[in-house]
Amino acid sequence: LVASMEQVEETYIMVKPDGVQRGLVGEIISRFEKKGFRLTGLKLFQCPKELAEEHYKDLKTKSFFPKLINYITSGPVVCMAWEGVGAVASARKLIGSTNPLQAEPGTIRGDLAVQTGRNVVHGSDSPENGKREIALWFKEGELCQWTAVQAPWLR
Ligand code: FUP
Repeated sequence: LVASMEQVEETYIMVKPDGVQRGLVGEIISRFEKKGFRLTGLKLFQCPKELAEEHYKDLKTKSFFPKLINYITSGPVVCMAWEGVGAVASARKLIGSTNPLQAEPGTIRGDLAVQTGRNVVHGSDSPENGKREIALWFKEGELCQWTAVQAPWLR
């Protein structure tokens, strides 16, 4: 087993403005929920330009950077923090390739998108970036640690 697959990791997942506009929020949340990851943060949020630029700072020199910032700030996004064993790499698998036309059917992008510049969802690419991005997008009081209980309210 790869060491990172045994670690409880945090990952930052975001439904991008096109996903919100197209009514795909529930569909996208449910894929991570059904997989078995634990939701620790969730909000609808209009991202300011400065935050978008900080989030994507590694892509600052790319020709598509201005378009990317316009896209991410074009409407509200849904910010999520998820945790679980191997959550970072596994979430990337659920999301699929950056170019939705190359993403496998069954992945979020493979099933729901056709354009790299409108690829409906973001997922952190490393455990370090997971921590960095969650700290960037959430304030401390917005995150909740919790453990599932064996539904005592049904007894
Ligand atoms: P990903 O990790 O799959 O989100 O992909 P990247 O971090 O490489 O890219 C971040 C975002 O930049 C993508 F979601 C979409 C955008 N992008 C483009 O618009 N054009 C490109 O050629 C590559 C990425």
